[in-house]
Amino acid sequence: NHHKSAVLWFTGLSGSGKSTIANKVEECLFNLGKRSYILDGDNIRHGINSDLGFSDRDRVENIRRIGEISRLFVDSGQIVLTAFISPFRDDREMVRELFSEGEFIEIYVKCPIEVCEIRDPKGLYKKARAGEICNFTGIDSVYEVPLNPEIIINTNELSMVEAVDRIVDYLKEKKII
Ligand code: GGZ
Repeated sequence: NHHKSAVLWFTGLSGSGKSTIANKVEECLFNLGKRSYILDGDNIRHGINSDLGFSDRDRVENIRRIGEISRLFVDSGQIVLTAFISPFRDDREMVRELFSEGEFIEIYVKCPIEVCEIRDPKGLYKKARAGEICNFTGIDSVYEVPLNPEIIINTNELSMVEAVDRIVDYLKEKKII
């Protein structure tokens, strides 16, 4: 059951579906017997990064640390999946530089903000519109669209099963799993 280590770096707006897809892919990898681990808001923003908020500066530091932590997991031989907005192109490129060719797989979870806003699973867009949350990505904080991601998943057009299959197929095609 050998596999190469890699990082699946999910990026996209709040409500685009990053965590949901990452969790499904992880489940799939687990069932195939591959060693994988998810980094997301629950285990990172609530833990090691609990000192960080959502200013540009804090987001940069959030992503820098997550990049370094991902590096460690990759060194330990695992497939790591990260689910953070990671809104800044420069930061994503900086993380990419920590890895060797083919190890960093940027997955743009694409979804129109209007759709994310309708989904609004945590009611955060509503709060941001009401001015109760500031610096909200897509409203009063920028999201820089990936220019050359390895994979684009349009969650407004694909079903969850199609999205997961597309990612797993990519990993097989690149002989990672
Ligand atoms: C964006 C925010 C904000 C602001 C709280 N802007 O949908 P969620 O709830 O579960 O995902 C969002 C999450 C974003 O954290 P990240 O670590 O992924 O962001 S970044 O990569 O930009 O550092 C959202 C919630 O935290 N949240 N305030 N102002 N999202």
